[in-house]
Amino acid sequence: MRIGSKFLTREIKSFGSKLGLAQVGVAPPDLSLWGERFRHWLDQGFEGEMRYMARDASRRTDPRAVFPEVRSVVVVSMNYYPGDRYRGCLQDPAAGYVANYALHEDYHPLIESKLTQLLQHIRSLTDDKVQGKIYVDTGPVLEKAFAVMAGMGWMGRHSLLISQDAGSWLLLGVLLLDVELDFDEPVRDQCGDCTRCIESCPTQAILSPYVVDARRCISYLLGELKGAIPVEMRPRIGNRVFGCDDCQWACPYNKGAVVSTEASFSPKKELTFPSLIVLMGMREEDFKGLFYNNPVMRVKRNRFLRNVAVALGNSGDQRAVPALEKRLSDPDPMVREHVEWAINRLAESPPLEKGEGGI
Ligand code: B12
Repeated sequence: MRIGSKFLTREIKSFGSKLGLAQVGVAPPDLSLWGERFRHWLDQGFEGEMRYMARDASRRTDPRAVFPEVRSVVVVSMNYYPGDRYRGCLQDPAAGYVANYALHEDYHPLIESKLTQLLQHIRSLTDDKVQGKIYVDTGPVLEKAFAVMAGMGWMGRHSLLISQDAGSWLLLGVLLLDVELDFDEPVRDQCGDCTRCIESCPTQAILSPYVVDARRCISYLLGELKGAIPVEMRPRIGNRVFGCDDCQWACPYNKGAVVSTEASFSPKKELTFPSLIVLMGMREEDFKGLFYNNPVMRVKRNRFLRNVAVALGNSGDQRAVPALEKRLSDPDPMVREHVEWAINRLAESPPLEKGEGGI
């Protein structure tokens, strides 16, 4: 069966919208300009411990190296915005802030399954002739660059994709196809002279527009870094225990964001305003129960307790001391070191004002 590229592109977009995807765009498999920028980023060591980024740089900068037959790149996005109710958690020193993308089920299998259905649909329309490869986050693919080339928005100064209509609370997935489709046109950068994301970053991780030094980004410190969190960074982490959304909360394009209707993205109650003292007391089985099929599971119990200890140290809440002292005998030396730091910091903190940090 022969099928025109225009017809197939239209079918892909309409099936994508039936699957509940927020956007479906199509880009050519050519990253030349972005590849150069990516290498420049690596040259400065901004990837920190994420050494795989440098190791597979030649694949990351050329989709033909991962799929030699690739002719088109389909990029999809899903809206995960939970509304601004949970933002208040950042103001509650007794609670741990979990970033919006981790308040619910892990997005990787969900987007992968939608892309699998999309690929099956494409194959059914083409007598199984089309082959494809699916990537969601963990593959050697510059997803944001492809999304920009696919006209789904522009790269904001925080380096995330911003869509004029949908804002930036979008998660991405990519489908490489060996068939030529109709490519979308990129859209104009509409950040103007706004620098709110840069100014809002608690650790000044956005060094210049579009360039994030991952080693300073709270999301990296809490989610990627395996060892101790640098002491000078700890006070700036505030009460965040996983991920950071400040650059996105600051973005004017997120003001009109619409709450996600995807059932799998509805926030888990226990993760909105979770008590830091309760989190500090978690046993291995509690951790596994709470974070089953959740992105936090990746950091395992010890790194999560490390994060919670930092947040408690920053809380000014003396009531946390007994829970921290119990953890001084944790089998993990990294956990113990962060707990000691938290106890010492609390000893130096002024007591909370009345009404602050109610547990
Ligand atoms: C590594 C990684 C991280 C690292 C590094 C962050 C980063 N900015 O790259 C860390 C752990 C810090 C991180 C944090 C977050 N991440 Co992340 N992360 C990734 C991952 C796996 C790779 C990204 C990458 O290649 N980075 C390398 C750098 C060099 O690439 P880059 O930022 O795109 O850099 C470009 C710019 O510097 C640009 N550039 C340079 N000069 C110029 C000049 C001009 C004019 C222009 C236009 C561009 C430009 O070119 C570079 C090459 O593309 C992707 C998934 C994927 N496979 O793509 C998810 C991904 C980018 N992350 C995502 C998310 C949601 C987050 C967080 C919001 C999570 C959170 N709440 O904590 C934060 C956001 C922090 C931030 N402001 O970036 C989403 C972003 C969705 C979106 N709307 O864009 C992705 C796409 C995952 C997904 N599948 O949805 N992440």
